[in-house]
Amino acid sequence: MLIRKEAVDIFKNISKVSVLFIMIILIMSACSSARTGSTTVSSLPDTEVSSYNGQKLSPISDLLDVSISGPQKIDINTYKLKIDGLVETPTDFTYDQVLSNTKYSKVVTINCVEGWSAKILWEGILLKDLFDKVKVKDTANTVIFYCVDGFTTSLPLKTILDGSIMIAYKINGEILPAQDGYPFMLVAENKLGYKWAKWIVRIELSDKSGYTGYWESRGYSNDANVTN
Ligand SMILES: Nc1nc2c(c(=O)[nH]1)N[C@H]1C(S)=C(S)[C@@H](COP(=O)(O)O)O[C@H]1N2
Ligand SMILES: [Mo]
Repeated sequence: MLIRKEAVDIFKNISKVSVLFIMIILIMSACSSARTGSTTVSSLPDTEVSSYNGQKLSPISDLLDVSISGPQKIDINTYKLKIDGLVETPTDFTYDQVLSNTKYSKVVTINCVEGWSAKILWEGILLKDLFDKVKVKDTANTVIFYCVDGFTTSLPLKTILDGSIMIAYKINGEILPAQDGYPFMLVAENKLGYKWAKWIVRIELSDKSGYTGYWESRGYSNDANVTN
């Protein structure tokens, strides 16, 4: 009898201990799966920056692709940026040659006539630095941008030089995605979206100040000033 009672007590204690043990195991595994969960999330490649110098940026996904023939794919191994026209030394620059110039960062908002806008951190090269290399002739007053999809647009040379206008190779800290103009997009500050040429392959220095690009020749203002 006595032995049996002791045995029952021991059994009760063992079962209490094992219930406790099982609970601890459950709690630990719950914690560790939560930890694994957060490790998985934070290890995802998310390098896009969301603010810069205290300014809140729009996500890259706010840039809507409204291009005339959809996103273009450019093979960077054969890519050349041609700068010609009214210059002393017309030159085909490789991607790396363009990127060997001083890089600048600036937060600028792009406004499309379709009614959306996005405040983005642009990183790029000043057109002035490229123009210095090809030596622009005095007769040039207009810069025409040619894109791989057949899109064109232009800006006055003075606007580009006075405004320190650049071509971007990165947005929000990331290499330009294909749909946003990889490898280079014109950061046409203070101008409407249709001046922001994407997939630029050629830049012509010209004296045709009345040149009208794709949207400009379809009725959109050639000044394209953002008014708000
Ligand atoms: N090559 C090319 N560039 C282009 C266009 C285009 O159709 N082709 N569309 C323009 C217009 S109308 C706008 S609003 C912006 C949009 O740029 P995003 O795709 O980075 O938002 O690209 C501009 N650059
Ligand atoms: Mo646009």
